[in-house]
Amino acid sequence: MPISETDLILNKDGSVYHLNLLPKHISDTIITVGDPSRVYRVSQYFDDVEFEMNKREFITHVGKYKGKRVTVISTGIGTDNIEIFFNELDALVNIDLKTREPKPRRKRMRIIRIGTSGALQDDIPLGAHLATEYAVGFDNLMSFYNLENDGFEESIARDIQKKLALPFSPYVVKGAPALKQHIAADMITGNTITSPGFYAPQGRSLRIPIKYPKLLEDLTRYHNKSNDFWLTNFEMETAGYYALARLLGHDVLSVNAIIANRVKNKFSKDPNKVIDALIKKVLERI
Ligand code: R1P
Repeated sequence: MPISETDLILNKDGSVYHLNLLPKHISDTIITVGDPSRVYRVSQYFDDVEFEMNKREFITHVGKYKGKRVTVISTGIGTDNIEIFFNELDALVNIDLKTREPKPRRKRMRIIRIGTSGALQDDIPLGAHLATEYAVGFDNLMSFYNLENDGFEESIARDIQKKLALPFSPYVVKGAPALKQHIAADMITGNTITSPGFYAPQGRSLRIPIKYPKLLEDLTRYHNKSNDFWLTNFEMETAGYYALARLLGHDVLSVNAIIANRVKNKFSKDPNKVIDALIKKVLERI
């Protein structure tokens, strides 16, 4: 049965609805960034840019880096955008957009997120590059999918919920170990909290009282002794990436430029320098 016109919305030129891309724009390895302006920071290193698209927060550049074709796409902020990005990217490679039928042979993609993040431990310095091993989703995206977790992931999720007395169950999901070894062998390995917001969900309080004023302290102190499992940093997308990667059958690695240390209350004087160093490192290794 073909996928309906409202389930898979295509634009007049046959491109997918939000990304506005065609299958020919997708390289085997995709780089993603949150900030749309970061797409330009990545493509400035390309030998050439053969294609540019600009729709909502989804800016895409396609070009070559040292002869290798790379697609870089921005997603904006939050796992809700990651859900749109991931489904449409997967449709571009694994669904025949003319017949609207899934292709018989499924293609596995490599996706590397180059993001920014705040550290939750005082020994993670500003300027560090951190690769996420396990992501812990505080968002509710996985309430709508049937994600399968192994016993370790389930036990950490239960333990975090219990120790932090959360009124919801987080989801814990591992990234792609092979990609991590290849791209991030010299980076700090971390376990990343994916928050459904930047202020209260990350323990920030500006003008109004927040419900969990001790959240930052609790996350920093959280330790699962039997597995020596700590939480290292906060951001807003990685758990969505890792969960959808497992569901759709792709390999994802999230690498983070640490631009804030929340324990020391320090913010980087030059975040772009930290991000550029990470971009160059990833481009050299893909
Ligand atoms: C918040 O400022 C944003 O920055 C981080 C968070 O995940 C969130 O998207 O990542 P990016 O810099 O990649 O957007």
